[in-house]
Amino acid sequence: MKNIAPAIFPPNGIGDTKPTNQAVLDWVHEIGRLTKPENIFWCDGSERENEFLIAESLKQNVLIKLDEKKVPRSYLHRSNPNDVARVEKVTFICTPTKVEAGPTNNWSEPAETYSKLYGLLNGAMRGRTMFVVPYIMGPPDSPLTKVGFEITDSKYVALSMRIMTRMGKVALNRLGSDPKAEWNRGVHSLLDVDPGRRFICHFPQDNTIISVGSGYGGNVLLSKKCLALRIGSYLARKQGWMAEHMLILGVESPEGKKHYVAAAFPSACGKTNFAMLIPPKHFKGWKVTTVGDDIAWMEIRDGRLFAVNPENGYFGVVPGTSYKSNPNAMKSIEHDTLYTNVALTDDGDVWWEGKDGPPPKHAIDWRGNDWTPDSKEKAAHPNSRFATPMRNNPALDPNVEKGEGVPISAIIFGGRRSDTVPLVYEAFDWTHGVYLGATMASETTAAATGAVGQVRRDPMAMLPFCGYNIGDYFRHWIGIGKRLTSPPLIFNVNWFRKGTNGRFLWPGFGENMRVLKWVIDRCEQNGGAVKSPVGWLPTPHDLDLDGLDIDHKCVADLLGIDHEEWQKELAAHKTFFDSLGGVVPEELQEQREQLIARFAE
Ligand code: OXD
Ligand code: MN
Repeated sequence: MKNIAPAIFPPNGIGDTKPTNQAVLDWVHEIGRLTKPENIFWCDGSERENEFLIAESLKQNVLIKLDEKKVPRSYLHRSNPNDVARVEKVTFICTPTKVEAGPTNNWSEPAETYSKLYGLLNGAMRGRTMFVVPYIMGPPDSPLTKVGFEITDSKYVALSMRIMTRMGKVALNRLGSDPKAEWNRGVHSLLDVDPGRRFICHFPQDNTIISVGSGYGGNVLLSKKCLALRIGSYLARKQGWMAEHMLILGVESPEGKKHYVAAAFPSACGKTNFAMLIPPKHFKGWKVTTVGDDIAWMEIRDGRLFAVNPENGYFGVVPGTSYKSNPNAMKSIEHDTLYTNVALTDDGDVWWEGKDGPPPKHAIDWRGNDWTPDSKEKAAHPNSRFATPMRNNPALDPNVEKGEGVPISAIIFGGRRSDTVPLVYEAFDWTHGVYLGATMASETTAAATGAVGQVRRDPMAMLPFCGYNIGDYFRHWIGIGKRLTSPPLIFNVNWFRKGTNGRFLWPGFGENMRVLKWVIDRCEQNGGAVKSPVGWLPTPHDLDLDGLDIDHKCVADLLGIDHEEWQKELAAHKTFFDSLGGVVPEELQEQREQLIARFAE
């Protein structure tokens, strides 16, 4: 087998910061005996270490240096073309019983799976360096913060983890030397990046993740989808908190009144854009700030929900990002950014479909081939990504490091739906809101392999990320509501509704501020709404549409409830609940019946 990740040999003082915790040392040595690396590199997160890893990655063509003037301190990585997205069909939850994993997860028996994976890992790091990456998820002084260790033979993973997590000494300090302390064990090996030997396996009862055969971020940055969501959601239920696929943003009025909002959208539906929204001119004095763009960990305090962003960086979809769609993201990725699978221009810059300005006359596409505007292929892969530190974001919220988190006034669910679902509406109460989340659906995108554009139910945008039985997850949501004395209001939004001409009805992007403003008005108890069968709906008059070039018909279509479409939608809710094989809690079945009854009124 060709060694795709040759070992590197650091000088003294680099790669030798061993943890003091004996449990970690024992585990690393166990994995070392199994994978038989050339050497072990203990990461400490220092600048010197980073420079060394970058220099070695450049030598091995793992990274390409971008032009220092155009994109300072930034690099391009190309993943294997067979390995460009999350692969849900080889993602497994390995709980002791299948029932614990539930109907929405692939399940695999833990002992058999360990044995299969240990077989694949046997000698897998021969001639390679084994990196041990200590990291924390969450602000250093948050009670929610978790420690993880990722073992990997990929330099790209080690470098990306430094951006995406708080990595190195901060984690060693947080863990300390108690051998009984809780921490996540993550093992990753590229093997030979063969799709036939690609598995992403979670053992929630052991707080362990093993991922083999892939080098794509969502499969291998084990902190993110694997720990912060799949294992996180499992731990959250056991420990009474929530781990959600949600952005967190702050909205401040010109008078200085601030609310925080958490919002769940499926992958590649504009979470990063919403989290970094810049209000249009009409909303002079309003400010939107980003706490997180993908994951929220939330706990109850004084009857309210408080959220932290466990991550340290953004791993966003690049195509479509421009100064028009997301100026804050553009500013964030102008420097100190690790790009994956975008195009490289002849002058050392990066390019992608949807970037501002004309396309380059010539570029090297994401596969490393010549590309011109006449090429049939896309220059950047549709799921090409940036990894960039959150501190690059000009709109970063000042409370992002606050250990206690930020209080959440509203939760928003949303999907990509061409029809049926109005621009925005509000749930009647928490349990109704849970129903909105449980039945939300979206047209699929390139973030995961498989067909694009098909409507799939994606409860709370957690379908690929809930690490246990979805029925218990719904029950956990309902249970959290019972413990909240001031619960956030819950809303559903759809920026993607289309008119009969097939065009989007809503301009989206910064103009979403108009919807956000109504959400805030409702939280402040001064926004108008009418009762509809699906929830509280704004009238056109309740939305601030001043200065927006949109005709009345469009607004009516955006807010309209088409009874025929909704009959289909109700049937789809039933089909979905039925497909879950009896795990859906009674409370949500009742919500469905109440919804049917409201339509019949
Ligand atoms: C992501 C995803 O990468 O949801 O955030 O796929
Ligand atoms: Mn995501």
